[in-house]
Amino acid sequence: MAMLSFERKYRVRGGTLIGGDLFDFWVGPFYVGFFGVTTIFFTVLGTALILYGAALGGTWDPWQISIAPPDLKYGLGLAPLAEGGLWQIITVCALGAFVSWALRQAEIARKLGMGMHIPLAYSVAIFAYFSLVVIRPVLLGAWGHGFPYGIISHLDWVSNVGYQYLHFHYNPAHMLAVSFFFTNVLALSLHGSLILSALNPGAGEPVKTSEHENTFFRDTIGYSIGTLGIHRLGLFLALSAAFWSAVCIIISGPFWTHGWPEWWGWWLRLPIWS
Ligand code: UQ2
Repeated sequence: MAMLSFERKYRVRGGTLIGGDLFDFWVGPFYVGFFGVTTIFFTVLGTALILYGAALGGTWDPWQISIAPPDLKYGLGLAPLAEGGLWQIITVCALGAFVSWALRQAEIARKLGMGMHIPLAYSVAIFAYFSLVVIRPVLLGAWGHGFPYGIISHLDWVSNVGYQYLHFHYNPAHMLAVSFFFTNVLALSLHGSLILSALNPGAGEPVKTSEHENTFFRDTIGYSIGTLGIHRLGLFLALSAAFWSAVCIIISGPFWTHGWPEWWGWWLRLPIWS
């Protein structure tokens, strides 16, 4: 792929976290780096193992393919390949690839003299996955508490685990996570529509600037959060959604074993009612 004229200026040497200059080069448009190599390694191995697991599973229907975690009887030990061992190695590959990707983001950010906002934000998504397949299973004492890798099977898992706590929507951390997801949708739709409306004012009209964007919101609701502010708000809402999602599943089982509706008993038992 052709390099754009200004790219030469930004393709700077150094900033690597490991390996020095060894992998400090580009292949076409892509920076490689030590963590580019480890990302490819874990991705290729993990994908091959998923295909092998699918071949053992007895169906090639993409909706039905599923690679299940080990039976609870294996606890936190290793399971035979065909009985959850594949799931265990695939989980290691997934985490290896995700963490490699975050560290590659960190190296590129260092090269460019940028902040660490991107790897930090991505790490919160990794944390949410890590909560499901490592933190909660370890706290409950068995890898079998992880979720199965399949399209329909992971939906069944979410439904079954939800009903195990009678009504998951009464989980206070779940309530926070859902509220953050919806607020994020509101903020991004306000932002996306505002930007498109300013940049597409109509045929023959000049493109509008942030002064118009500010004025639109001051005229409608008396307040504009600003062009930098909306991105800070968006990052906060997105990270909060992923963070409380992780919390809501970690506390279900390890820290609360009853139905979630029952958790609200503390409210009914407040002395102010009597
Ligand atoms: C804004 C602004 C932007 C924006 C948006 C707003 C010029 C381009 C969307 C408006 C956002 C507000 C008022 C905050 C809404 C709060 C929540 C919790 C959804 O003012 O500055 O920059 O994109």
